[in-house]
Amino acid sequence: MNQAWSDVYTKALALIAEVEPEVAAATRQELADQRESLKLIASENYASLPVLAAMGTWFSDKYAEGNPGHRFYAGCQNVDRVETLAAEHAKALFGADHAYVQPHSGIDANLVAYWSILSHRIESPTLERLQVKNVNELSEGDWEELRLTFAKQRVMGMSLDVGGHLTHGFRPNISGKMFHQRSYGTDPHTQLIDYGKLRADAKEFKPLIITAGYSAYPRRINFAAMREIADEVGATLFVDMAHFAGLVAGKVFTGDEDPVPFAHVVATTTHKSLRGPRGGMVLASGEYAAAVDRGCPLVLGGPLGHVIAAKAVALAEARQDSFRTYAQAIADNAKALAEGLLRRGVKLVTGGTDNHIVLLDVSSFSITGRQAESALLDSGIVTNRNSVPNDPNGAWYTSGVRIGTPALTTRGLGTAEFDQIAGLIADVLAGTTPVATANGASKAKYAIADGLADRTKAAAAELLNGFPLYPGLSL
Ligand code: DSN
Repeated sequence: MNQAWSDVYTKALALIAEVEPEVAAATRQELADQRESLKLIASENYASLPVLAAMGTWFSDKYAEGNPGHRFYAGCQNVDRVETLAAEHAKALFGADHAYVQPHSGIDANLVAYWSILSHRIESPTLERLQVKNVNELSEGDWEELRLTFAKQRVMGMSLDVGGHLTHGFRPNISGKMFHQRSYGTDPHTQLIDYGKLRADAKEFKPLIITAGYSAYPRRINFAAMREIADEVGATLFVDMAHFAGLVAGKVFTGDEDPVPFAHVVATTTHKSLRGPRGGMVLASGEYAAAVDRGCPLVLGGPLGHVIAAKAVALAEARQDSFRTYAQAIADNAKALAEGLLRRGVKLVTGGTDNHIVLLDVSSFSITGRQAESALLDSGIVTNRNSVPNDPNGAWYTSGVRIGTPALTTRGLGTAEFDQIAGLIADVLAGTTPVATANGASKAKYAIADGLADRTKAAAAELLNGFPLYPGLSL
């Protein structure tokens, strides 16, 4: 990196500080914090400076509701260029029939996906049957009947308890209020998805949609098997690949593990393992494309042209050969981390990993996930607590810690460093104890052995010294 980048950011922060110095100070501090800690949150990454730079532009000031070439505002020719480019990159990268790059987040992308399926499977056939062109032409009675039909639809998603996501039909999320939901789980012994049970449950439940994807499952999914089950029961297969999009883009997940050839609709975020700007995206097979393209204004506000421009940059990066090397390193590092933890006596859900996630079960240390997360944070290691299957501590305190390798792999750490990190984590877990209270051991308060947090922080800093974040960028 040359001096110019430092000058750009120094000047940008000085400009911000003229109006609100606190924002400039917090921004500098965020970089310092991200540089100094071992960032192991499975859903985070470090976007490149070109991706970050693409977000800070005047595209932010442009309204562009609609789609390229068909907008509800004048003067959208440049937004059209970047949106078309982002979609073309996405299609080429993932081998998709169609890409819709407007969703602002993963939840938005999933909502677009769900409504495209409802639209294609329920709304369009109803309009055809009644021989009307759009919903505005429906009589009050027919409209009421269509709304009630929407409300009767069913979705199956992976249980939250074994790593599924709230947006896969769970009650706190809008998807759980839209659909009747049934979860599928994992085998109690192997902790792997039980496809046989999933098939039997799907035959009984007859869902409109089967959702595949996870936020805390440390294994790959067989999407060919998922599609077979979906076809057997007449369901649409929807894959939420938010977590592992980078591994699909980087051709680590191929064949039956690549969701794109098997799913009818695929949604993703762009900022996790894919390493782009914060945002979402939907890929669709041809028959769902028109419905997906109606995301705005159906459920989305005006497209964020500046973020779409950054998606185009990130997707162009992901098409480079170096991204394949990066994606493979994510998986290799996760394996090294898992092996390092197992060797040091740490229990892992499913006994290991073959993606970017390692899910620790910390119950054998007699602490909760919350205590482990806090003790690790005190020691310069940023993770997040997560429940494990049948977690006795529930979703707040939990018995697990989720760890992911995409961010530190971006910094260049390899398998040897991830083995060292396994050692640091195991030491902190072993040196953390719950504080005794009148009602037994606290689930939140903890104590760390004298000096351990400081020693670990120093070791983490030393490790990171060799792998600077945005090298040459000094602020
Ligand atoms: N927040 C994302 C994650 O951490 O997995 C998913 O919602």
